[in-house]
Amino acid sequence: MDTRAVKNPYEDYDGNPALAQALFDPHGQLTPAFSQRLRCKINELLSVMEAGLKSANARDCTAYTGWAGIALLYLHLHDVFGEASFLQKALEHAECSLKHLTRRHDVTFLCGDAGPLAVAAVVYCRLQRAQEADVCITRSVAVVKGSGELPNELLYGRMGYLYSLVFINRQLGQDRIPLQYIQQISEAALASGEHLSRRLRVQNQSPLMYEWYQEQYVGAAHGLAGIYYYLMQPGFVAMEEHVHRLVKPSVDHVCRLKFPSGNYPPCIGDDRDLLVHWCHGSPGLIHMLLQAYRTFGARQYLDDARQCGEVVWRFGLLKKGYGLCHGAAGNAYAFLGLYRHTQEPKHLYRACMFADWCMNYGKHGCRTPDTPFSLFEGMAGTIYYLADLLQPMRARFPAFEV
Ligand code: GSH
Repeated sequence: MDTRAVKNPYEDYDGNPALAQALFDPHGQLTPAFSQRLRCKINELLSVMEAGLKSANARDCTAYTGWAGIALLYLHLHDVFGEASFLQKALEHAECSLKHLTRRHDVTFLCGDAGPLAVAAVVYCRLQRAQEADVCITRSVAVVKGSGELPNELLYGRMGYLYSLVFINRQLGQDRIPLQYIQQISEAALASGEHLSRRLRVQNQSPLMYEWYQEQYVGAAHGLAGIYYYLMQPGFVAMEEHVHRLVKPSVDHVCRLKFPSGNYPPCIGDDRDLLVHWCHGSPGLIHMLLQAYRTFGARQYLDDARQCGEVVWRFGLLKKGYGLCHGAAGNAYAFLGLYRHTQEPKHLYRACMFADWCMNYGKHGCRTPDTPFSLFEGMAGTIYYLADLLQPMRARFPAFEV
């Protein structure tokens, strides 16, 4: 892990809690000086991003590396700052993404057409353009026709489609997409997981199992942790009994994959303790563990989640950069998850230190991502995180956390 990370140069909270006084008060309210620093940096990075996007791929509609991701960032900035100009920008970028929908079989929020359509729907709705919003919602829901064969993971599979339905409901009101529809998608994922578990004859260890391209991925982006995170959301699986009989033991199977370091492998059978990314490793696993603690209440899940926090603190400032998917900003959401859950100042302090690292963007000799200004690989994701930190209790990892 240490080959992939820069040594964390920050003093930790436990050594000197007084360090936090310059950052936030005992209620977790950021100090005016630190908030102001975040705001200035957000504006500065936005100018750099806008200039950089002039040479971005005009035809990439996706939320992951393309225009829908930039639109989602501006929608978020509109939420946080309430400025109409941000909504206007969101509209511009959402309409760019609509011009270049993939029209492929990809159906998810992040890598398919459901995301661009769902983001556009929310933008239109905020602009009181209800008819255009309705058309986008209908098209977004229709990207999956019937229950045909689909992978189940977040980037290309059922959970990524499910997220776009949940996004529409969270943004526009809980009843836009009926819960029964969300439950049908979850049931299809359960049936698929049971089928594979039986086929691989692992049902005694893990009643559910999932693969993507013949690998049993473990992390949030392609793997089990991302899938179970959704299957544990209240109400997504209609029958509580299924959550206890199928999901819980499968989550426990993932827990048993933990390395002695507290990190997790990218795939079952891969024993390289290397990746500390949101996409692979503890920064993604932590969200499953915290949800398992909320759902089942066993203390071990919270202990494992805290251990993920320690791994991210030590090895989470990645040489890959400052992005969401495999960078410092995405890793920092691990601390915000722990903070929301425990309200222990240590985690908020750590989130602020990772923000400090991100505010020194480009000064650590990190690699430049393939799409340097995008939401999931690049600068847009870093800006998203800095804006989320302004309201730590409301922060959610974009396109993933419910
Ligand atoms: N194209 C990406 C970028 O420019 O940011 C880099 C690819 C990448 O880092 N992929 C992630 C990964 O874990 C998975 S989404 N790769 C394997 C590795 O780092 O060993």
